[in-house]
Amino acid sequence: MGFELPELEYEYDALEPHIDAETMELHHSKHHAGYTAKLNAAIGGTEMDTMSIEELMVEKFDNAAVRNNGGGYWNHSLFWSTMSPNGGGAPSGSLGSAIDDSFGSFESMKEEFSKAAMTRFGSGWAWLCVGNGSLCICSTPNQDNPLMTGEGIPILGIDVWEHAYYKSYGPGRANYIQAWWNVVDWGAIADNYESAL
Ligand code: MN3
Repeated sequence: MGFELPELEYEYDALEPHIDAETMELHHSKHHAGYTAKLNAAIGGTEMDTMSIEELMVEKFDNAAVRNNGGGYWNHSLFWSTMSPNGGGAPSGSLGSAIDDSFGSFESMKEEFSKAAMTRFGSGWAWLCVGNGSLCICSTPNQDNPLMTGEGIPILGIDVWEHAYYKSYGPGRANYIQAWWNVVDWGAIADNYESAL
């Protein structure tokens, strides 16, 4: 068994100028690959070897190696799949309506999400989730996520570890977050939303 590093559906330089190619390559081929290898090492030869990633994150939350590396594996897989060189704009359809219902407007959602990403001290993630039938925003430290904490099912997340932005933005996390909205793939997120309902 074991988990495989997912292939990106775009080249490492495809998200420039918003996310630079070197950051993307290191982030995917070193950081995400590292979480994947360490997750596999932690579960190999144990009863965890046949569990799904979701089962591992929820049921083995107390196992630090599984929690940190399983979270790293799952979080980055979501992250890559919700970005695209053709991203940006705003969602329409049922996701667009749900955002209006939960936050008042798309701009209000972006503001609340960006604030959650900015105020996450140190390393972690901010999330847009489906929870109790509506949408909510939260943030988690390190490689934790809302599936582990039971806060909801993430349909979009932003990595605010410094490795995600430092080369282009230095300590300017706000500039990274602002630029990142330009690569957010609302079509993929709408699919995640439908699956999470
Ligand atoms: Mn990362």
